[in-house]
Amino acid sequence: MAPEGIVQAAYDASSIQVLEGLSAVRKRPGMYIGSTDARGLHHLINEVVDNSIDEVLAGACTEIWVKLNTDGTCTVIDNGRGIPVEIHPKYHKPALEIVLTILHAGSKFDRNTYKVSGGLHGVGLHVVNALSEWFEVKVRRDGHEYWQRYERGAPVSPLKVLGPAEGTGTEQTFLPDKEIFETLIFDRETVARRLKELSFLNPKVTIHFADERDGTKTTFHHAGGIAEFVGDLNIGRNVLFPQPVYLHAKRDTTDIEVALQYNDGYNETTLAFVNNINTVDGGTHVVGLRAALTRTLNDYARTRGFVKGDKEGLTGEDVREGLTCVLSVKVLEPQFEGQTKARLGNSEVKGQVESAVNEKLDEFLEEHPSVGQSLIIKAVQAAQAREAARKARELTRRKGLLEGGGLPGKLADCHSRDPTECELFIVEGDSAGGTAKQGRDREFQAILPLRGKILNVEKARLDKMLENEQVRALITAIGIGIGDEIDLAKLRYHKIILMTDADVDGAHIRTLLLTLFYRKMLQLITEGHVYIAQAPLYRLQKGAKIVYAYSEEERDRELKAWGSKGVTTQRYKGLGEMNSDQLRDTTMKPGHRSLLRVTVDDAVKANDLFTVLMGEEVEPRRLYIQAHAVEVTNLDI
Ligand code: 0RA
Repeated sequence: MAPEGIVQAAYDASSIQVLEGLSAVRKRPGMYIGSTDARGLHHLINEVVDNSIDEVLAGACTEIWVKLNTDGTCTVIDNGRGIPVEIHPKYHKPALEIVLTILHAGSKFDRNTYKVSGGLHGVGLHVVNALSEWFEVKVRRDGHEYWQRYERGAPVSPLKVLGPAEGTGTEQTFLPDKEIFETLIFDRETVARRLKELSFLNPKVTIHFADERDGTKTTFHHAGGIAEFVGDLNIGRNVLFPQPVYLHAKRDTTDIEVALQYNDGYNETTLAFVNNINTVDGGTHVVGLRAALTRTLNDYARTRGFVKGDKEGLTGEDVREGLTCVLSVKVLEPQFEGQTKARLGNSEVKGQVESAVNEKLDEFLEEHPSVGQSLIIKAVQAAQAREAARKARELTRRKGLLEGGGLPGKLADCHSRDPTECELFIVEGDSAGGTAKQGRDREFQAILPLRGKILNVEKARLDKMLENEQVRALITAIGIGIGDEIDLAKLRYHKIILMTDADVDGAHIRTLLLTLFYRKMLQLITEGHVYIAQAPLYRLQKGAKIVYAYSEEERDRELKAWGSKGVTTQRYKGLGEMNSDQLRDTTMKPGHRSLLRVTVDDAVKANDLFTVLMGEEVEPRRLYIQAHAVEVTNLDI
């Protein structure tokens, strides 16, 4: 082969096959990458990076670079073995061209690593290529550097030898096709989150990430693997033992890794991966893990006398209370199921994970009795609380408290019985409650004043929550129930509006309410029923002219326009300082007010948020809410 020049350009029957393959991908991109929105766009990067990660799994790659370039392209570089370039015996073309136009599994050039075919990643580089306006690849291998360019999946140049080169590796740059995608803008956070996740799941690799559009650079390397991942998820929580438990075993060809740690909270966070793909809808591996946890901890509790022989044992929920867990399995031929292909279907994996975790967890607890003891105590307490909660629920149900039988006395309800037009304002304190009552439109606006601080539900179990009068009033007024028994059809108001003071106390109450909704009535948020009212901070008056300002910048802008002479500025420290007309005109009346709608972006982000919310420090909490949080979009309604 000449050191410089063209490797091979064969155009025969197989070229036609290639073109047909490409047009199938371009005709129905959703079949290959799920969608053509932002999600689908980011699948392109995932696919390319996953191919480099396959080299890591093969033990042939230690570094990956990912760059988001200013021209809208993305570049992925790795120091793996380089995509093979020799002539493919069947197709009479360089293997690289085959990889980029048709092949993605089961060939001579296939790497012997775990595949993700069937999931939305692992569809093959040819899919990324077909959906890119252009795609360029450079390979260093056998002492040479090779290069080739494609447009909309078809080669527009033969594979060329650029010259001699040292080392091995692959560099790919692609521009997503504007004819295919609804959006072309890569989101740095989305990419970074996935790269961070990959670096936890593959502790041997270092991933360098640069967003050239704003100059930010990050390096992801987590030698501690999924144990470190669990530690990261538990940051800000009180953990029951300092070092996460790490278990590793093989069953047949399935590789199983689990890391877990308990915190003193009441919720479970389990992230499950199959061949590095996050299976958000669970599957057989998760079922196996749960079965093993319940069984092993029950056996342990019984043999050590924490649970007496005749007593009912610990349930799955008991042993998962306060659990933070990462499960990562590698399966040879995974079957992904469900709408988003995010659930593992292989039935054999349940038994494999169950047996592996039973054995390894049992061994671990044998060797670490203090860890065993602390998590059994926690689970036994959970079991006791579960019993208490059941009783409390029964009691409240009998009294009709949660069924909407008797509405709370504090509630000033509206006349309308059409929930789609009804609004519930939750206000802080009786005085603001009084003002709001006068300022409302009683036809469709209801007011519920809450007194003092409501309970922090992160720190309380369901039974404790139901003892709290404020919480009960809220649940009754909203009407849908709580926890596992929610019925959204019973929602009494389609807008639930938090109207609290713009100070630290107000922010605290708002946070607690959002935590309650997030943890116990999540659908309220996901269905878009929760809002935050925006009350003005200043009232500016000059003669007969009155203007309200909702921020300091807005105030300064107004004052500049008016000239400061003869202007009176009033600063509202709380809603209570407004009279009812002012509150109505600025904050409550549709068409005049502005509301923020509360949405939950994704579970991991939310997990971060509520961890910080649980913390004792007010300031980091406040900053965090402002920065990330429950995402709020400005709406003028
Ligand atoms: C097929 C076979 C071999 C490596 C690769 C593909 C490969 C693919 C990609 C995609 C991105 N980076 C990559 N690096 C390697 C093994 C070749 C050998 O045995 O030398």
